[in-house]
Amino acid sequence: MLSLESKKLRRLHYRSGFDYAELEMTNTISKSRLETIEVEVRQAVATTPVCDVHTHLYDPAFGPLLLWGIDALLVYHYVVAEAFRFLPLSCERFWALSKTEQANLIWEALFIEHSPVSEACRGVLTTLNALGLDANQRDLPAIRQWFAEWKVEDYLERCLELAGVSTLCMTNSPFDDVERGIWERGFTRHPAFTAALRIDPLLLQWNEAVPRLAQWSYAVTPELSPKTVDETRRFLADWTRRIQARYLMVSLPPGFNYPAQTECAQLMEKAVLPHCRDYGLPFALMLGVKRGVNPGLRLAGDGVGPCQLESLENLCAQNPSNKFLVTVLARENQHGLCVAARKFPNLHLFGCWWFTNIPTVIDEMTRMRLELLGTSFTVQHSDARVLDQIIYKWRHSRAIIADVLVEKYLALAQTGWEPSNDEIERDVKDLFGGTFAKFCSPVSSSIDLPAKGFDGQGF
Ligand code: FIX
Ligand code: ZN
Repeated sequence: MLSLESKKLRRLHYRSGFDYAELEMTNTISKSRLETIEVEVRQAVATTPVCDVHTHLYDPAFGPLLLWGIDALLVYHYVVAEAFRFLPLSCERFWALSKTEQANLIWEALFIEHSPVSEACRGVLTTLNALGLDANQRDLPAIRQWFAEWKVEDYLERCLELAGVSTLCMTNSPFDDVERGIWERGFTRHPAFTAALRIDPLLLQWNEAVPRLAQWSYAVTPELSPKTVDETRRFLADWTRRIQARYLMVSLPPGFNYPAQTECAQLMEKAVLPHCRDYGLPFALMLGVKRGVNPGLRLAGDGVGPCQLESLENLCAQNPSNKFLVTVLARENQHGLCVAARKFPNLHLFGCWWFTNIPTVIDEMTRMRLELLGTSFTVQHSDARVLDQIIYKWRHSRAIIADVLVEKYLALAQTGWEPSNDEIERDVKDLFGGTFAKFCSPVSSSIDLPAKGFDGQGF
């Protein structure tokens, strides 16, 4: 009788074209060692703490901006988009309801009237299960009652522990009125939360950004004069220091072009990239989002389109002293992006973003990246908007990452190269944020940056 582990190994070997019988004959490595490697890889993936490099979560000091609990999980925009496949009412009527009423409708449509097999729905159930709740009773009021008994400070620690997450990077926008006020007043920061300076309104809605910057005492005009550029850089510097930003970030549409005479490309070239160089900070680009494909759905109404990787290549080639953190939304861009990363040491890939954060595509992207880039990338980020989601996002991803890595290490072993446990643990740490921290560090690698910024710690 084959043990469960051996059956698993055989399955894995079959999937990877790995011939177990042939391997035994070549006698380079014993079956028990192979089984040990699998156990070591699974152990490392399950226990290595993660630095979650991009989320939409907030330090608890931001009060209601930190979303958590069952209703927030159910009205997450990934779930809302799916609910509208079934809901009979208009978007307007849906948004006019209270959050609890919206959650009730979604629960009925996606969990009771149909089986919750989609990734986003399964995520809600993985989360409840990990928290010890019995969702199988299908009793939404009882689940709500369970959440009502938690204090957010305790719940945060519980979620971090269940997700195996050590730090979370927020998405921080000075253009958000609620958020801006809290930063300006100041607060004691939670050690698990780092900050990233989000600048979409600056780059994508310059004409609307100008009066706001002016109102905050930055002497800017719509024309990108030297004075306006200086003042924009002063704005970036003030906010970089105020929030201790680890990087700057923007999401861009498929049509983004660089170089170009557009305000977006010019602002990047004249203000954002020099600022990043000055502070030794990476610029994070999330490429390929089509905002408002169906505006009635609000956050759930955004779509995807392939981006022009040539523009990214131009950015990397023409700004060799800048560092770029990049993830792209379209599946059809993933291979080209890996190839681009092979060309540019100042380009670091991270995560399986949004519509790519589904098992089929995570599996494919992780394999592709390992095969083309080794371990020089960040395997995943959660993009969580609701605290509890870090539990499912990381559990689901860890399961896939473990399967892929087991295959890759067993394939290595087939060559006679036996990975030690220390090497496996080192690699998993790198994939879960270690390489990211090294890349972001002002003293990093071959990229020659005059750093006046922060120490790059904390991811
Ligand atoms: O631009 C982003 O950071 C995106 O992640 C968001 O816009 C998007 O709404 C999201 O939450 C995807 O996961
Ligand atoms: Zn995001």
